[in-house]
Amino acid sequence: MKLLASLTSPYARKIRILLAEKHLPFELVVDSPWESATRVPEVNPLGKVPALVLDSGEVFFDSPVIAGYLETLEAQPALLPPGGIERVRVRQTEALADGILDAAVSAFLESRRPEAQQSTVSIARQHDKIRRSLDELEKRVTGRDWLDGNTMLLGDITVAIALDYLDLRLPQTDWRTGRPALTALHERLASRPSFVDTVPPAG
Ligand SMILES: N[C@@H](CCC(=O)N[C@@H](CS)C(=O)NCC(=O)O)C(=O)O
Repeated sequence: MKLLASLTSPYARKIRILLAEKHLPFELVVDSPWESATRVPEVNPLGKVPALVLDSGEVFFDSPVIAGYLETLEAQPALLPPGGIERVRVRQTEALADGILDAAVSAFLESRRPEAQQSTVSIARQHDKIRRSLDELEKRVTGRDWLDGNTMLLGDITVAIALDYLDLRLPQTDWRTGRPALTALHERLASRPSFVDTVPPAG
C-alpha cells in the first residue's frame, strides 16, 4: 500500500506512526496538497492528505477512516479495542485531539494572512477551543498512565501528535503549564521511535 502524505501534516503523521507501531510495510509518497504539482486530488477528491492507496487500487482517506482500516489488518499491537463502548471512547479521544489539530491549523493559517486581513476574533475562538480541550484531557489523564484503558491506544497517540503540533506551530499556547499529567503522557510517547522518526521538518 502507498500513503500519500506531506511531512508536516499531523493527520498524516498519525497514520505514519500507526503503520510504524504495527510494523506494516508501506510506500511513503511525499506530496504536499498546497503545491500546484500535487497528485493528491487524483486519489482524494477533497485534495487532502493523508490518503491510503491499497494494492487493489481502493483508496481510503481521512485519518480516522484510515486508522479504522489499519485495525482490520489485525497487525499487533491493536490500537483500538475490538468494539463496544471502549472503542467509542477511544474514538472520542481521537476526535478531541483531531479537533485540537483542526483549531490549531485554522489559527496558524489565519495568522499567516496579511495582518490587515486577519480576524483576531477567529484566532481567539480557536485558542479557546484548544485551551478547553487541553484542560479536559488533563482532567481525563490525571492519575493514569494512558487516556483510555491500560495500554497505549489510538487516542493517546493522536493527543501526543496534537501536542507536538502545538509546539511546532503555536508555541505561545504554552500547553505544559498547569498540565503535568498531559506533559508526562507526551514525554512517554515523544521518545518512541515511531514519533522520533516522524518529527516534522522545521519551516
Ligand atoms: N480530517 C482530515 C484532515 C486532513 C487535512 O486537513 N489535511 C491537510 C494537511 S494538514 C490538507 O491536506 N490540507 C489541504 C487542503 O485543505 O486543501 C484527516 O484527519 O485526515
